[in-house]
Amino acid sequence: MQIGIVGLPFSGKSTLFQTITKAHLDQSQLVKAESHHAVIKVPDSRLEKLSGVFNPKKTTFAAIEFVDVIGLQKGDSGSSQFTSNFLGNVKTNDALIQVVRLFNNELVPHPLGGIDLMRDIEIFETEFILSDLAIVEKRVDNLKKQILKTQDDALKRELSVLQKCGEILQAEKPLRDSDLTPDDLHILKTYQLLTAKPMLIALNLDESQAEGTEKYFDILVKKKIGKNTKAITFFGQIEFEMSELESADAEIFMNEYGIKESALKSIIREAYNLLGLQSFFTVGEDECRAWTIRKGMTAQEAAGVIHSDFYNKFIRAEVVHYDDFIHHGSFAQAKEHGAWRLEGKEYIVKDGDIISVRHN
Ligand SMILES: Nc1nc2c(ncn2[C@@H]2O[C@H](COP(=O)(O)OP(=O)(O)O)[C@@H](O)[C@H]2O)c(=O)[nH]1
Ligand SMILES: [Mg+2]
Repeated sequence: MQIGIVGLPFSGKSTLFQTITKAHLDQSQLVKAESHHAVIKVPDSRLEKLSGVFNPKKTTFAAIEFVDVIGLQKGDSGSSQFTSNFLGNVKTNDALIQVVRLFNNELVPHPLGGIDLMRDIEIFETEFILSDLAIVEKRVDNLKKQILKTQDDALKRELSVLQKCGEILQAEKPLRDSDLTPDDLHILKTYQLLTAKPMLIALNLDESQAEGTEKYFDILVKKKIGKNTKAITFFGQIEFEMSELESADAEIFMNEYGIKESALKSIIREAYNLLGLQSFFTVGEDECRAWTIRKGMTAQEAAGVIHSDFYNKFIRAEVVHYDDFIHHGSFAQAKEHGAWRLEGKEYIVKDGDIISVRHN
């Protein structure tokens, strides 16, 4: 699972990236035209407990890779200035965090002259929609030609999904807020469409704006931010400084500013939840492991996350929920009480399922 941090220059992307990942970027890295990557472990006490039961050689926590996406250059006007290089760097992510600047900092002027929440959000929305539309229209033309020759049913199905996408995008709506089904999304996967990715809008405030959080959310709600676009606020600069402190000092610091929970924890958790992510487990003597998937994913899709071959070779999944496993104490007991099940490929995986894939 890879989450890309995007946003205008000087919105606080690198500051947030360093806070979340505890990576330290020196000045030379900050100005280099390369994206920064860092992997963080998702803490999970359930996995620790499972490891206690199975005593495996290896315990692997779910990992999320954060990327500080570089490529929007200083001075970009924001209108059609997104290079294919930048769009390419955004494409490879599974989900996106867009940092929007609301803080004032005279030393670092806003690249577009001043703070404007909706303008900054809409720049990305519009560019991403146009990028997707170009890909969809090109593919629709190609598919029509191929279908004339082959009359292939899979291609016809793909065409109908892409035409549906074309209509949504023409109406200037992002695909993530539409009614595409999991099957549709699977068909679309290879195109890495930008507006199909879940999006978390992270509003970067300064301490003088602490009172205004509600106001900014109201603006977003009135502008009809869609159902699969979520928003959080954070205090970029303070939280970065706090992440550099020893925990005792950080506590004093937090009290002083009235911050209830360190941003590090809350942002990782919010990103995980709000982006619709959840974990399932695989267990055994060799390895106990937590895997990250999107909510609503089927057993077949989850199998594909373990190994891409498992998607096509999927037969069934053996499933016990973590709570049932702990309650009954073993697979045998869980089976006896009907908590161990065989599920087909359509089964929607739940957070905390322990899964074993049967495949060809
Ligand atoms: N006052 C204030 N300054 C910030 C905040 N977040 C970032 N900055 C400053 O804005 C500048 C740009 O931040 P950076 O994270 O490098 O932005 P990026 O270009 O989006 O990666 C840096 O000098 C930061 O110290 C904030 O919340 N408040
Ligand atoms: Mg940066």
